[in-house]
Amino acid sequence: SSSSKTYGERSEDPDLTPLAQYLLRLIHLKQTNLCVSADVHTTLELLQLAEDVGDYICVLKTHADIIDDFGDKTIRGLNEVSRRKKFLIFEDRKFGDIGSTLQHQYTRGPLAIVKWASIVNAALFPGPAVIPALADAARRAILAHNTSMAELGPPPYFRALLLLAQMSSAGNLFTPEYTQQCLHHARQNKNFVMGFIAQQSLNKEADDNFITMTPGVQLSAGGDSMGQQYNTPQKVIGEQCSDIIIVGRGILAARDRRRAAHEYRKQGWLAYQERVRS
Ligand code: 5BU
Repeated sequence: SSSSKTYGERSEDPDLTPLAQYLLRLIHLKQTNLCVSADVHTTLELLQLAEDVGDYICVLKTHADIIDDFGDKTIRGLNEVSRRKKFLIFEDRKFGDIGSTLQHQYTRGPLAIVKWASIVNAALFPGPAVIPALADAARRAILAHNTSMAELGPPPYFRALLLLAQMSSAGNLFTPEYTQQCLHHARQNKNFVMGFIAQQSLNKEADDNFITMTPGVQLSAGGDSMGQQYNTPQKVIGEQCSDIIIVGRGILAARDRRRAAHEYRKQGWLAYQERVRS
């Protein structure tokens, strides 16, 4: 199964969507399964954070709608630093509307997410049409920008989706049946769905090779006062067989963010090495 394979081995699966292939390869070469959650409020702070932690991450996760001055400068800056330091951008937008609206939310407005984020996520509660709706919008955006690739950020120019299969917060209403439906529809749409946001790997059958990204991670288990629940990298990667840890305040609140990112990267990688070795 996927949990005993290395990221490098998994990247060679010809059934993978190109962005998943690229990401697994990147993790393998850069030796990091850390995604930093860039929950900051200004372009300056976002770009400084990317600069500080960029060497230690495979993905930078954003919430563009909490950046007060989000605009062209933000996009150009993110493109430049992600190209130079080699990481992907994941906008944690949690799309959850009908297909037609999703397409507009993905491609239009002041955020125009499709132009700068290679990964986005969507909940499946509106029904499975969310997947082809986003896939179609991504395909059209890439075709439309064929002549000016610079606008689509650094290579690769692929786009892919993570399904929101489970959440980290206490009392969330995501049922096991819902999570199973996410797996079912991911299998039907492997050309666009690269994996899940979930608390554990959902890969079950021998040829399941979805990438699992897990939020709610700190160096010790616990939570915050608003329902967030934390597990350790060892638990998430080692026991739950997730692929990527997503860390926000564990790094953002540290006095030295660079050093904190270095530590999370080390913990995440050790947990992975132990898992694939045993
Ligand atoms: P934290 O500071 O590490 O708790 O931040 C976690 C981030 O992950 C934050 O941006 C949340 O929006 C995001 N998140 C989460 O915490 N739990 C979830 O289930 C999902 C996203 Br989906």
